[in-house]
Amino acid sequence: MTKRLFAALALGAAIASAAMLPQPTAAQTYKPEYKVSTVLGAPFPWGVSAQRWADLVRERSQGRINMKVYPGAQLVGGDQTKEFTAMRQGVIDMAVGSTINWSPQVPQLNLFALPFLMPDHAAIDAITGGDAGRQLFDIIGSKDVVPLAWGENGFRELSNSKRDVRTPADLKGLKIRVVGSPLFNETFTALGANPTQMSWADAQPALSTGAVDGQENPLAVYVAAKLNTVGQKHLTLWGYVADPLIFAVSKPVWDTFSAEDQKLLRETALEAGTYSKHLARTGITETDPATLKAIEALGVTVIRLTPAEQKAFQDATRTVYDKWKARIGAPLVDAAEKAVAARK
Ligand code: X2X
Repeated sequence: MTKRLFAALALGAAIASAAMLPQPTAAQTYKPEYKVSTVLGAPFPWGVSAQRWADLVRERSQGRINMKVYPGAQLVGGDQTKEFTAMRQGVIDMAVGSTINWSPQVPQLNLFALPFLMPDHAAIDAITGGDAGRQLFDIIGSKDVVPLAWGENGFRELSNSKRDVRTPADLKGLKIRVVGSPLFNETFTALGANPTQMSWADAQPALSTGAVDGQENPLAVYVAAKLNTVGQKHLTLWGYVADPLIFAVSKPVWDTFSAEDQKLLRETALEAGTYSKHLARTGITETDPATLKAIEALGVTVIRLTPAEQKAFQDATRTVYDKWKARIGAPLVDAAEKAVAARK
């Protein structure tokens, strides 16, 4: 018998006898650390809520599950649109990810980027908490990522360094940084702007050198990132899209946890998700007069649109909405529209 054949037989015998041993109970082994990817870290609400999830898990698992937040999409070299793929592959264990950044791999998540679909927070909740939200979680779940809870990055407002933007004509020729799927390019192109895709890491230097004129992000991001210091002195409150966050675990990693640990991860994600929405809606927001005053005190012009002015932006992007409704899947978008119409 050759050495190699003998080794193979011995290995086979070892496996066979191991299989016959009684299965040890609670044989769960944990990684020394579970890496949680985010784009923004503390003090941004996004990072704060991700840290809350990690803290709750550590506490309730008596330290068995040790989660560490890695902001700046650093686990994917800063390229936030690669986060979902890295999770699928198990390169990233967990994430609190944005629907915008995952939409290149999960096209249905473009739902939230349909311009002017969601007029208020109740509309977001009606979608995420209803049939459309369930469909989206099923789709994500079919792609090796286990979604556990919704959070929120917030309504995205428009800023630029050149001029007050009150009408689509005012946007003409402005270079606007966007991220995510081509839907964003098409929306800004329809408005006459020159959109350009780049990561958040690249956006800040591009704004400060004037390589781009403007950007769109929640006010909490505008303030915490001090975008007024990179020339963003014109701020238009138009609330054209809102970006929910998703608390999720990579499926290959999820499968290593006991049912009990899975329950713990889900419950804590739901709590941290509620906290995330709370932060996004009660902190630095467009509905808080003190926030707007503080921004104006920095020498920024804050432009509040009348309903008629806002409608002009909606009308100018309607063809993009219709085209992407078909791409995303009309039944899913119908479910979302119905939920918005029926919201309390
Ligand atoms: O890059 C952005 O604009 C940010 C931070 O809002 C997202 O990750 C979608």
